[in-house]
Amino acid sequence: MNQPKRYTITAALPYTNGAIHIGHLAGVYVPADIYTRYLRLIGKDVIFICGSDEHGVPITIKAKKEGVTPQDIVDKYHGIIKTSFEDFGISFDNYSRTTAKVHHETAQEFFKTLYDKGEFIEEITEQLYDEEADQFLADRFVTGTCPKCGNEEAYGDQCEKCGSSLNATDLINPKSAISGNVPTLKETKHWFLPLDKHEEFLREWILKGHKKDWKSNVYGQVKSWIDDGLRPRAVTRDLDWGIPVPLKGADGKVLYVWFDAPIGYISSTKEWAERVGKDWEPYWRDKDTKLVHFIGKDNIVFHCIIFPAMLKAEGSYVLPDNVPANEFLNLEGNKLSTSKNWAVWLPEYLEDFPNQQDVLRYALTANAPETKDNDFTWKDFQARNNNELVAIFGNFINRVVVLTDKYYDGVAPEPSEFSAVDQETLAAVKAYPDVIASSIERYRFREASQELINLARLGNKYLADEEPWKLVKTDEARTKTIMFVALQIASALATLSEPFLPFTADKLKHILNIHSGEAKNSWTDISSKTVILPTGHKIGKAELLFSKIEDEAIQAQLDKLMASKLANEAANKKVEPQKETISFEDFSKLDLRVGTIIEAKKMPKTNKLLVLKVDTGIDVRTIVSGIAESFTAEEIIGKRVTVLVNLAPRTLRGVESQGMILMTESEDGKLVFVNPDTATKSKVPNGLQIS
Ligand code: B3M
Ligand code: ZN
Repeated sequence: MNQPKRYTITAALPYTNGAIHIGHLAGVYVPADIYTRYLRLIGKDVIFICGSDEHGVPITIKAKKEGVTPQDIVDKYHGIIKTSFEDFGISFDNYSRTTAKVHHETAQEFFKTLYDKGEFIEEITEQLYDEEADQFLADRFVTGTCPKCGNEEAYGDQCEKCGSSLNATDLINPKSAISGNVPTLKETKHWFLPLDKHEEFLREWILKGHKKDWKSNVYGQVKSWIDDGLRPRAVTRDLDWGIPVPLKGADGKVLYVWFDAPIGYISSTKEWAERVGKDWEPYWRDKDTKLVHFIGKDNIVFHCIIFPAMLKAEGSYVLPDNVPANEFLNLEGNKLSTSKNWAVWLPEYLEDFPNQQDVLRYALTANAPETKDNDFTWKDFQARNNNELVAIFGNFINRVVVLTDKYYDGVAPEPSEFSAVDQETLAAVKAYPDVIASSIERYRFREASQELINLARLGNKYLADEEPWKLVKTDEARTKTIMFVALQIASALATLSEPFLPFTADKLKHILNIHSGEAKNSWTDISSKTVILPTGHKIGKAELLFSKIEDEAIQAQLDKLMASKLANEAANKKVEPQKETISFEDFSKLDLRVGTIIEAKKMPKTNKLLVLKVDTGIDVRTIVSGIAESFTAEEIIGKRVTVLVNLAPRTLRGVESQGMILMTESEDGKLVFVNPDTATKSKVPNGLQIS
C-alpha cells in the first residue's frame, strides 16, 4: 500500500465473562497501544477501536452458574474491563460494547446485506441437541474431541489447542456442557457463509498476494487452513442471548457471536465518529486506509479468513492490511487460566503495585510472545524493573536532573565546543527515532523496547564516561557541554518512551518541563531539530521514575499464586465415590502388619515402580510398589509402613510382589504412607492384628 491516508487500528473485543489479565495485555492490547501511540506521535490520522464482546455462550454459562442474567454479567465485566484498559493507558479512541444499539443495527444490516445478495446458504441440518436441557448445543455448550488434533477439550466452534474452527457436529464423542449427556441430533434451519466459495479470493489475497509482512505464525496458520479446504460455516445459532437474526421465520435464532463481534469494530467506529463529529466511512471504506487487527493467535481464523470473507462478500469495505497476532503468554511455567484462577488480574496487580502500570507494560513488552508462546515469571518482572528501568533509565534521568539542578539551578547550560564523543552521542540520539520506528512498523515491539533502553543505556554510559561530577571543579566549560548533551538524551527519552511507558513519559516531561513551548518535541523533532532541549530552558525538580522491587514483594506474588492453585485444586477435587460395601467377614480376612522397608531400588525401565525388601515381622519379603514418582528409593529405607501381608502374590515386570504397602493421599493431593502412630502391639476386635 502507498503511504496510507489514515489508519484504523482494532484490538480484539474481550469477552465480558471475566476480568482481563496479563496475557490479554501482552498478547493484544499493549502492542496495539504502542503501535497506535507511535502513529499519533508521527502525526498520522489514526483511530484505535475496541469494545466489549458481550454475546456468546461463555457469558450465558457464567450467568446460569451465578443465577443472574447475561446482561448482569456483561454489565459487570464491561465496567471492570473498561476501567482496566484506562488504568493501563490503553488509549482507545473508542471503547464500545456489542449490546449497544448501534452494534445491533450495524450487525443486522450487515447480515441483511449479505442475505439480500444471496451470499448465504439457507439449510435445514441436524444439529446437536440436549434432550434434558431442551436446547441445541453450539459453541461452548458442547465439548468433544477435535477431529484435527485429538484435543479432548475442543469446543463446538473452535479447538483452542490447534486453533481450528469447527462445526459442533465435527466433534468426536460430543458431550453436553449443560447436562453432561451425549447429545442427540435434531433438525434446525441456519444460514451458512460458504467459505469454500471464497477460497480462491483468500488464496489470491493472502497466499498469492503473499502477505510478506504478515508474521510467519499467522501466515502459516492461515495457509494450513486454506490448504485443508474451507467449508461453509453457520453464522446463526439457536440461542436466547445474542443479536436476533433479522429475518421472518427466524424467531429464537441469533447471529453467531463470531459473525457479530468483528462487525463490532465497525459499529464502535460509528459510535466514535458520532461523538467527535467525524465521518466513519473513510476509516472502513477508503482504499487508502490501512486496517490492522491486533489479536491473539486463537483469533487468527476469524480475522484472516472469516471476517475478510464477510467484508469481501459485503463488498464495500477495505480488507485488513495486517493481522500481527501474538502467541500465548504462560505464567510461571503454566498456561494462564481464568477457570483455574492461574492469572495475574489487572485490578489485583494495581493493588499490589500501585502506579506501576509502566513496569508491567515494559516487562510484558520486553518478553512478549511475539513469535512463540512465552513465560511470564515474577523474577523476570523484578529484573526488568530493577536492572533496566531503575538502574538504567531511572538512574540516568535522576543524575541528569539532580546535577543540572545542583550546578545550574535547573537551567540548561550553554555548551562550548563538542568533543568527538559528544558529536557521536548526539548523532546516535538523532538516529533513535528511526531505529525504534523501524521495529514498531514491523510489529517488533520487543525489539523496539530494547532500542529504547539502549538509548537510556547510551545516556548512562555517556555520563559515567564523562564524569561531570569530577570536572565541575576544574573545567566548567566542559561540564556545561556534558550536561547539555545529557539533557538532549533525557529529552529524547521523554518523547520516544511514550508509546511504551506513557505514564513515565508524562512524568518525565513534567520533570523536564517540556510539556509545551519550544522544548516540546514531536517524534520526528528528535531527529530533525539541531537542539532538542535549548540552553536556558529551566527544568523541574527531580522525582524518582521507578522504584526497586524487593524480593519480598515477588515472593508474596508467588505465594499468592500457589495459594490460588491449591484453593482451586481443593475446590475442583473430585472425591471418588465410595466403593461397594463389604462384609465384616471380608474385612477380617485382611492381615495388616507394621513392617520396615530395609531395601529399596528402582525397577529398571519404568518411572513408577520401586522394588522393596520389607521386614514384615513374619519374614522379609519383596514387594513392588508404584510410588517411584513420589518417593526416591533412598528416602524410604528404614521407613515403618503398614503392609497387607496376605494379598495373593502378583508378578510385575518379572518380579513377584508378595503383599502391598498401604498408601493414601494428603490434603494437597500428594501420595503418603498410611503411617501407624507407634509400633505397639494392639489387638483389634476379631483378631485383626496390628503389630
Ligand atoms: N472475544 C475472543 C477473545 O476474547 C473474542 C474476540 C473478538 S474480536 C472481534 O479471545
Ligand atoms: Zn484441535
